[in-house]
Amino acid sequence: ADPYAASVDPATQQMIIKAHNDEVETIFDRALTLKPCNIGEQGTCCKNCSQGPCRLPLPKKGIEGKDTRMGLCGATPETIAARNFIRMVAGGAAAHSDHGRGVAETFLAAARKETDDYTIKDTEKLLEVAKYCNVPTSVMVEGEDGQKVQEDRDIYDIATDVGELALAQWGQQEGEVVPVLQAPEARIQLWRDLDVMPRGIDREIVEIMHRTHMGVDQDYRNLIKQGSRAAIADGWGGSMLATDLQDILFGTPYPVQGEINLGVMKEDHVNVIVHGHEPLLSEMIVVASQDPELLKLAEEKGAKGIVLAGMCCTANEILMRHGLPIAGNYLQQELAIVTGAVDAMVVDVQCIMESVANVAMCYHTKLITTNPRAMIESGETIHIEFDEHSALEDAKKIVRTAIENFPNRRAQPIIPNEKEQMVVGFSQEAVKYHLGGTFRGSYVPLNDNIINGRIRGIAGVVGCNNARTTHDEGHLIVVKELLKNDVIVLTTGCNAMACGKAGLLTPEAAKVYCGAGLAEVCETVGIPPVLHMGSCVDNSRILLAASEVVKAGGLGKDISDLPVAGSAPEWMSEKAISIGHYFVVSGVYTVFGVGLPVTGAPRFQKYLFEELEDIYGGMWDLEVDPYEHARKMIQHIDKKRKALGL
Ligand code: BF8
Ligand code: SF4
Repeated sequence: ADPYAASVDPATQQMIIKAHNDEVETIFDRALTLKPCNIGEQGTCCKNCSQGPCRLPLPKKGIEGKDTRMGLCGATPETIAARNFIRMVAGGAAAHSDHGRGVAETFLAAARKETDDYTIKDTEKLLEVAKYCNVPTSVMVEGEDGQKVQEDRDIYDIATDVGELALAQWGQQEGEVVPVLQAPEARIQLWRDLDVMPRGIDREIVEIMHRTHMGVDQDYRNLIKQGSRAAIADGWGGSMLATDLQDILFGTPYPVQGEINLGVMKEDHVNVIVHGHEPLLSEMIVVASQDPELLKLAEEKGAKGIVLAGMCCTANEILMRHGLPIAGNYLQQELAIVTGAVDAMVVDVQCIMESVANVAMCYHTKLITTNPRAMIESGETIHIEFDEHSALEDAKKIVRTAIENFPNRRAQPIIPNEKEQMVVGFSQEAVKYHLGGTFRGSYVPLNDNIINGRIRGIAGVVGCNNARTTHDEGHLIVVKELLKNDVIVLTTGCNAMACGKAGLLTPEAAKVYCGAGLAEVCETVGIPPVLHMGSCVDNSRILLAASEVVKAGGLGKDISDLPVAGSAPEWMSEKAISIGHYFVVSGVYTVFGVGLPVTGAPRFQKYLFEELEDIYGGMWDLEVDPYEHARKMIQHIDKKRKALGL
């Protein structure tokens, strides 16, 4: 692969060259030889029964007259594309929500004091969450004089009630998923009127699998309706609970400094990469990597210390809460190993390429799987199962394996020099505090700056890397174009890491990249123009920030009234589709790059791209060119400003 066509990141380019020299194949090479299927790309390949796969590509010269394409059973391209689309929502919502379930289980174990390894750390957040869960935080007791007095309940009792209620959201069969009720009132009413309020998190995902089975739901609009329920259950349910409970267990993020890119690894240290998504594991590895006994062992093995660095969203989690470094985003996972300096890569779930097992074999790296849901057959992967009841012990075993592997390095490692500084950790609580100005703890000053036009609007730019497009290029162009036009950017996931590597997550970036209005706001407050809000489950923080903006007043009654837009310039995972869809049904115009598997079904595409706006006030769009991508977002922001009379 041509390293300069593959990525705009110098560290990545350098390691692609090293991989070539070492004769190690990576995803960048396979992207040249393995081409995607043009029918699947259009969304019109159905393999939901064994009479297929039925493949319905758009004819080369387009549809003339009536579209007569249909599968053996008569399924139209619209039915097929819509079924495929909401199955992606199901996959994504399941991934986020099953992660959330794991957090809820551990949370409950901590609340019931069944484990010593996790405790209730952020009681302020616990009380916030208890409020929306309707869990009482105080009780009436009889005082000495016989008078009734209010008494605070024990924190762990509150946490137990919160944990039980949270865990019940997955299996709930009727009613409404509780965290959803934090949405603006107008949005909740709309969802009730449209009958898309999610009943239970698991239920909505299962219903997608039922409806998309052969011969069930055959109306693309009705299919999307179920997709909407499940997506809401993800963003405002499973993901939101994951974020909230993680904050209670590990602390709500507040601004902290960090470093990013492959250059955070150190040649003379044991390098452990934690890769995946769940902070339950990575938080314990953080503790284990500071264990005096293990540090001593590292020294005995000839290392100067232990570097613990993250990869993918688990990196965002430990960065936000501890300022620990990030080695890279999704497309850098093989390349971290190619440095020859990674003594162990520890993975849990999601976004782990099976090929890391093969690349690890070319070096000395131990690849360690930890989750019973996610084993890897390839290579020489070892499995050290991580159990929340013996969390620290398991984590120590993992770190020990890395240390013992340090002397086995086969050649002199080559670690790129690149690393950037960044300021991260902008939870919606932190945004409130920092933009609050003299009104500390309020979104009013942010709204004022939007109303007076210093800030033109807000964009959420998120999502993955994708080997079908130049690594990080789309992310950076879209974000820089928005900044130039005074649009403040909220970021999560692999976009946040792209921004970090390019120096956009620093207060100094305001002067360099922003229009005069946005630069002034950022410089006054001392924040970066791109606010890193966390991992992909933390997109729920963006939803809550948008709700806070609505509540602060002056910008309409609902998220769909706000001058905001969403974007995933380099998306690849099913999770991104679930996120995109909950942004859309929350009222946000959302543009994806790379491609969307809807183009082979024109009526369905029109439904997503145009007709949804009349229903939800938000809609999908696809724009491959990153400049045009940003322009469309700004155009939508201007449309909303105009409607508000700004
Ligand atoms: O959960 S942004 S490539 S790491 S899917 Fe994966 Fe995409 Fe990265 Fe995060 Ni999110
Ligand atoms: Fe073909 Fe219909 Fe079966 Fe799909 S469900 S594979 S369109 S026959």
